[in-house]
Amino acid sequence: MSDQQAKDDEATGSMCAQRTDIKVVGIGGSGCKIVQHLVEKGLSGAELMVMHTDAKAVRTSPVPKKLLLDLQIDSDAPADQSFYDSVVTSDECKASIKECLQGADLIIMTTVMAGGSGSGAAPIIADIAKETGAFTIAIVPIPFRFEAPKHKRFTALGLEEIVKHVDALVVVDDDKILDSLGTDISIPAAYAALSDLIFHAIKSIVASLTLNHVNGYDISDFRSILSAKGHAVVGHGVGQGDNLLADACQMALSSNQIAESDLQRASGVLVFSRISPRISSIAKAEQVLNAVNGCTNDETQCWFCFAYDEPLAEDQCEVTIFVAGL
Ligand SMILES: Nc1nc2c(ncn2[C@@H]2O[C@H](COP(=O)(O)OP(=O)(O)OP(=O)(O)O)[C@@H](O)[C@H]2O)c(=O)[nH]1
Ligand SMILES: [Mg+2]
Repeated sequence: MSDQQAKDDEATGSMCAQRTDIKVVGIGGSGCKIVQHLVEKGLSGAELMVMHTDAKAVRTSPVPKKLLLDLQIDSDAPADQSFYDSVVTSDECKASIKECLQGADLIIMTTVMAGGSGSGAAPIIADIAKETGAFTIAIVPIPFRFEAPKHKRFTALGLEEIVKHVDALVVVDDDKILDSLGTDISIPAAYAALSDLIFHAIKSIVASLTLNHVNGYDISDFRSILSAKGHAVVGHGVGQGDNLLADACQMALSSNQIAESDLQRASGVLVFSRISPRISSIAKAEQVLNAVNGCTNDETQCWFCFAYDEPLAEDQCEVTIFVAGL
């Protein structure tokens, strides 16, 4: 922690999140694009990097840290697990991956597991990430329904494989993005909406671990919920005005990434709220608790984080909800 950070923490009192080293890694062509989106949106509080087999994509990426992978892949492998037997990378490359990832408390990886590079490299990178001792999360979009059958095959294989190598898997359904935006939107706009949801998911995690917060917690709290068996889904909402937190919460819960049945069968729900430090009323926080507790079952473990985000106006908030154990 820098001296200035320590002084800032002292100035804002004792309700300070512990500093956590977070790395975000985009893998393959889609992972490069998603992390580029995070750079363009100005995500801070995490180190952003990309890893890919395509030298040109790596060279031209505006992401600050990048690694060219020397993966050898037979992308015409038959539709069975043998694909993962056909993925080979050198020891030098594995050492470079480790060097990039070393020292983090939390590593978030993202790729659409639909092409050979992302699908092939993600489990290898995830394994190395775990070896460093970090908590590992993969955020994986499921390709649009109109994509090539080969992409869908890679996705099915990739999801089955990646879940063995990470602590937590968050799945984003591209089709549901299209369903909510309508099919008249352009392909770049659809990709932007998808990347935006991933931006909010990552931003909420980073904010909960790096911003000052109202309620005390640390990484182990959300670790226990997110690392439940199966996968998680995520929804995002914004609120403004008198019922800002209730509205944002409702928007996140009713986003079609989260089905009503998901909430009823979830083993855990994580609710990240970013609010202005000037919001003082506890009744507003209660709106969130009531909205979420009202739609989960009695056994569901719910975890709420209210992080103070200085630039937010007093009547503005953002809520991101992860539903885990599906
Ligand atoms: N979110 C997002 N997804 C994209 C973008 N461009 C392509 N995709 C998706 O990425 C998938 C294709 O996989 P890529 O990531 O290009 O494949 P790769 O990992 O580079 O693997 P190879 O090209 O086969 O070596 C498809 O499902 C596309 O819909 C983008 O700009 N943003
Ligand atoms: Mg590619």
